[in-house]
Amino acid sequence: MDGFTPWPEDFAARYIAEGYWSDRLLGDVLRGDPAKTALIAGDQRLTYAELDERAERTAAGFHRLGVRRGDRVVVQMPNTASFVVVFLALVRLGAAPVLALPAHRHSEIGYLCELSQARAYVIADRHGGFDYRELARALDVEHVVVDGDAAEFTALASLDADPVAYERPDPADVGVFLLSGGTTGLPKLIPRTHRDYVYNLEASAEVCGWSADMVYLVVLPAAHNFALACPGILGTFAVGGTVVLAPSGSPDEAFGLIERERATHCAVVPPIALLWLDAATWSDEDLSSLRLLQVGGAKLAAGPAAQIPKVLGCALQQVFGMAEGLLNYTRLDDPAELVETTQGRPLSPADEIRIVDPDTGEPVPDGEVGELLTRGPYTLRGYYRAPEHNARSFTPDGFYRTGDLVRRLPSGHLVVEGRAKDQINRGGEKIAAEELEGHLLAHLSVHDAAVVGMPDPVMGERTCAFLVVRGEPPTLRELKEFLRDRGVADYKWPDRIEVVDSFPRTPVGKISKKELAARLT
Ligand code: OOB
Repeated sequence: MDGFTPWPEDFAARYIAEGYWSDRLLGDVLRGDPAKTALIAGDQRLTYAELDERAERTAAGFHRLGVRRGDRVVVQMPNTASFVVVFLALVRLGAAPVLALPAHRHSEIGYLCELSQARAYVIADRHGGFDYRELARALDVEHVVVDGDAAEFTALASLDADPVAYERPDPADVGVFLLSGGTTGLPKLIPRTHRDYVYNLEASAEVCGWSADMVYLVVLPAAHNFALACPGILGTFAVGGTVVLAPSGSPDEAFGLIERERATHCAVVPPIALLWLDAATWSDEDLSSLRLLQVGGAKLAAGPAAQIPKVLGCALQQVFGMAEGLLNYTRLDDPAELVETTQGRPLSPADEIRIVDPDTGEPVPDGEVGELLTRGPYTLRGYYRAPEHNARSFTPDGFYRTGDLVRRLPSGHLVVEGRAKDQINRGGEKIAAEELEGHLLAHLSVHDAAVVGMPDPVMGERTCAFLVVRGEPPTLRELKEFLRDRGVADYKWPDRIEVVDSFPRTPVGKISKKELAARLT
């Protein structure tokens, strides 16, 4: 596939020889007993046999539309059984789903469709008060497939067809595209091959103790790497467990599902963990089935980390991961101290870690804080169709510059200490400052914009936009409406604006975001 940077030959040979990469494909992860419940979503319950059949029949339907191995299909669906069916159908065909989040709007989706040259765009009719068909009408894409009322588009239900023979993908093919949190003006796509992503989910399932008797509750967007494959939905299928899809992490919905389905495992971001700690003190729902709560996506403070086992009655696992690849997990048998105060250690013995001075690129002394660089059997070697960005994001010998500032303990565990990238982590949702600044600059009253994170007790960070204006300054409300009209996902909208006369500058003349951030504390 053009625009995809493969691993160098010698690395690929080594990953195969050492058993990290296999020939197993993403479409073959349904390994549970055929009669067992694989998936529960709303009032739908599908056995492994039923889910397999629906995936195969839907693959035949996409094939009839003309979707083939090597194609890309943008998928933007909420946590429904249809999402899982569509995902499995596409990876079986070797047509890579481009996994957008339900919150994305025209600005993001339009770009993703164009960048990926998508053959099709798959959506739910409506969700969360938004009509995705409206968005689809403004796009230039060959096929729009709708779960629900399709209007003038193709109904997902109509893609139910008798199984056909089709070309199987190669394990080295790109199986799925994940979205990067991003640091630049435009979103980036992360190609994940069948063999690297299968390794990602299978190795994770092993390290996290996934087993056939588990019930995995999904409260994060199913299209996010954490919920999908760390070990997530796919890891649960691979061990023959049961997946329960929840619409959100709100205790109102999630606690009832835990009680009703006897959920044993769940992955959340820190703001949800905090909400659960609070809600558990007054809720009368029975959470005793919960065995493990994975928390990641943003840093979990040591205080709440220590509370989780006491209040929720389950073990905690910290997860420091990225869609680009590298996953760090605290281990199930780690001492409480490490589980509470670190973000885990790398998943794979083949993960290579370097911690360097972000300015000089030189390794820092053991135990000191530096930027985390990494290379390994499930970490990308390049973003899709982004040569200039790749030249900056990777070292010449193929290490990915994570932009995370970490320190390593003698045990190998990493502690996340901050960030060297121009991004805001709003409770696990990532906002590229440059992207938001670009949108703000399009406003007639905005002469210059600089976006920084401001500390927040629940979200970790919220977004503050410093603005230099011409004429009457816009209100926060006006700016949000402006961003909505531009089709920008709402989690990227600023929480606060600060109008200033000019920006503080660094000695080389760049805007000093450090100083702007300091003004907020
Ligand atoms: C996960 O993936 P992304 O791609 O949404 O975001 C990755 C970035 C990391 O580079 C880091 O800056 C931050 O999110 N992050 C954490 C963290 N986990 C992720 N920062 C501090 N502490 C943590 N535990 O967020 C993701 C992917 C797979 C599994 C879990 C999370």
